[in-house]
Amino acid sequence: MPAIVLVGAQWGDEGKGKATDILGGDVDYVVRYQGGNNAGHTVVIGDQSYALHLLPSGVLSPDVVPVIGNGVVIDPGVLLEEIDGLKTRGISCDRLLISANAHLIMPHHKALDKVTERYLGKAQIGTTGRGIGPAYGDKIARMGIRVQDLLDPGILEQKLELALREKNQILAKVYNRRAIEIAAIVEEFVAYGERLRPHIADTALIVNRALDEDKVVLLEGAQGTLLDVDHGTYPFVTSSSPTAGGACAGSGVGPTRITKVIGILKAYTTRVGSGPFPTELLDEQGDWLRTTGGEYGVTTGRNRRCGWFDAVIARYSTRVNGVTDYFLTKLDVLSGLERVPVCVAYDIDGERCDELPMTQTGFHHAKPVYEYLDGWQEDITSAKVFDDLPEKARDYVHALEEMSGAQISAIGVGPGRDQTVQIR
Ligand code: 2SA
Ligand code: GDP
Ligand code: MG
Repeated sequence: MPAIVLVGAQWGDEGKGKATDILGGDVDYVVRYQGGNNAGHTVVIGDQSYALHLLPSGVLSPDVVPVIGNGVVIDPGVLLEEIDGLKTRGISCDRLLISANAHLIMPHHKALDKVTERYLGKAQIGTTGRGIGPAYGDKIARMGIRVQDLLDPGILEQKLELALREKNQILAKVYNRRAIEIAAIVEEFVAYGERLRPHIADTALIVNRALDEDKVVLLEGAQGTLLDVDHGTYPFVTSSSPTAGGACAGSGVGPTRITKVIGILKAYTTRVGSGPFPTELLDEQGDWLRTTGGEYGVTTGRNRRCGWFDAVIARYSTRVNGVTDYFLTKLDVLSGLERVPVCVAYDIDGERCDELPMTQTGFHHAKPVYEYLDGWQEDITSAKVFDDLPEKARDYVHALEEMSGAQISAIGVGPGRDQTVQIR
């Protein structure tokens, strides 16, 4: 009955899409447990590249049942576009299951996401503008509208009327925006419900029954540990729980059923949006990492901020997620460097700190303390086994393993499905 969690160990975009896709051959169900269409998960198969936002990456493996869990927030129009887009490329989403309890991103959530960001000025979070924060806000405030409400026009209208009673006031009085009309939205969303109806299910029940039958279930996270609303660099976080603990709440699978937590760890660090980032490179080295690694947002196209590997963050991720194995991605991007800096601790106002600072201010003041590892010059993109890697690259992997405190079981040497070196 193994349930495996797959979680981003840094600020997202570590290559979770590729990792999930590779594991797809060995699993029966892939369940997305949080986030929404803020996520962008890239899977490259042969000469085809797929950018997935709401659909679990397992959708590309024909024998996997892809599941959108209760912890996800769904923009149904975007989901249907994604389903249709895959269909035109010959990929069926007929097996897709959607939790009846997942919350919906409504037009007022998107409007509020955009205006609140503008209102915050310099303090803005740098959200994706997809309505994620306001949708989760309403969920917690018990004002949310769920997937199951799409199946009952009367209930949908009632709930929307209640939500908009408050939200239209805020949009008009605080942000000087036009009120959102209920009738048109009800009609639009009821139509979405009709199309999604065959997929809507009690997914927690189905997934737990599958575990009872010894099926393998992969719980797929979006974003990353440092974007977690509890364990990340709050308030510069997303509004859900990407960490491994969130996998239970967001899928309905109990913690005792989880046997493995795979952290996806990039060989350097990136971040999109605002917030502290101690190893960020604001010079030509950062530009080099961005161009060489193709570090541009999959959802918004924004430049990703780039910096060296941060072992303090890796250690933290090992701890808060209970990581059992790491999949180290994008090692190929670092080929050609004379030496590779790795942040081993922070200097916070003159004091060495080996763990994440307790306060937000501490994080903002953290300066990286670097150790320099030898680089390697060889192209490693066609490596198949660990011994194909140059000695210095192997040393880099061993050093990261030691510093992060969990074993590295696989290494990405390129974006393709087959560009992976299994170690264990
Ligand atoms: P939001 O929209 O409320 O979740 O934004 C809050 C913060 O979370 C960050 N965030 C992300 N960080 C990395 N990757 C994400 N997905 C896209 C990608 C990002 C893109 O795969 O490239 O295309 O820009 C993602 N989604 C949310 C966001 O930057 C805010 O800092
Ligand atoms: P996710 O959000 O964690 O799924 O990651 P993204 O898809 O947003 O960004 C990761 C990017 O790196 C994608 O363009 C992947 O195709 C690419 N990628 C994944 N693994 C590797 C790797 O090992 N090497 C290289 N060069 N690219 C990779
Ligand atoms: Mg991404």
